[in-house]
Amino acid sequence: MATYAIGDVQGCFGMLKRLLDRIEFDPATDRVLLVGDLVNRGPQSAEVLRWAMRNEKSVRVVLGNHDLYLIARALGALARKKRDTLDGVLDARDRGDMIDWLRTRPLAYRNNGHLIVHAGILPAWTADEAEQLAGEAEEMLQSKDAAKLLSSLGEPPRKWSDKLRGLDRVVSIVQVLTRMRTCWKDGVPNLEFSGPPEEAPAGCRAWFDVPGRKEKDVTVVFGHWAALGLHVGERAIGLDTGAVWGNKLTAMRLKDRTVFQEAAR
Ligand SMILES: [Mn+2]
Repeated sequence: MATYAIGDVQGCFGMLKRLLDRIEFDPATDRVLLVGDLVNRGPQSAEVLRWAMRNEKSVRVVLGNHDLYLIARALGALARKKRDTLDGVLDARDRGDMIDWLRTRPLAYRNNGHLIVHAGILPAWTADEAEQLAGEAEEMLQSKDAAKLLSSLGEPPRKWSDKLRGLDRVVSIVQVLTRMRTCWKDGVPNLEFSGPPEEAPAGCRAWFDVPGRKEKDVTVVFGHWAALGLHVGERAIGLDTGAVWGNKLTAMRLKDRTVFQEAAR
């Protein structure tokens, strides 16, 4: 009986199945936490969603930017992009079930000293604050304002302030939780740079390396940053190892941080 966190699957259902075989995943006793971006770019997004839904008792997911983008496409809030591989979901007979299910997933999930988010949390946030702010965003995502929120996520990032209200506040929260990799010195998330941390522009560093991180009680487990690769830090664990780019899909057994990887074929 163990809990595993698994990195960005992005529609790579074959790799996910092989990785589950490798860890001898038993839905009756084990738990799997997916760090988001279940869909897009890879070949079998619908199969990944149906598997997670079928195993809802033992599988927990948090939403990533590609999952939100799929919801936006389904709601007609954003137009199709060239590299999308979402037709298997959008054209499916059970599309409504998949989108409704995805739309009610959390943006942050706390599990025994670990906080699972897709991208990161601001250095100024405690784990409790991050969870509470995620809850505010989840509420809007499940409301009639969802399309407005989803079509606003491309706006330039702002400096976070607890005084932000309404749409601006929720856009900032979702940008941090699902898209941030690095932060500027003044704490504003950089949403442009996606390269490896050592190539980050001057004055910008990985969100988990910003000095004075407030959150002290949990290890943040995240994905989203394929160029970072497997990152096992004291209080931050990055698990996006580029499965969809022909690299690896990674699982970590959280109790002892044992890493299991499955290579692309
Ligand atoms: Mn992502």
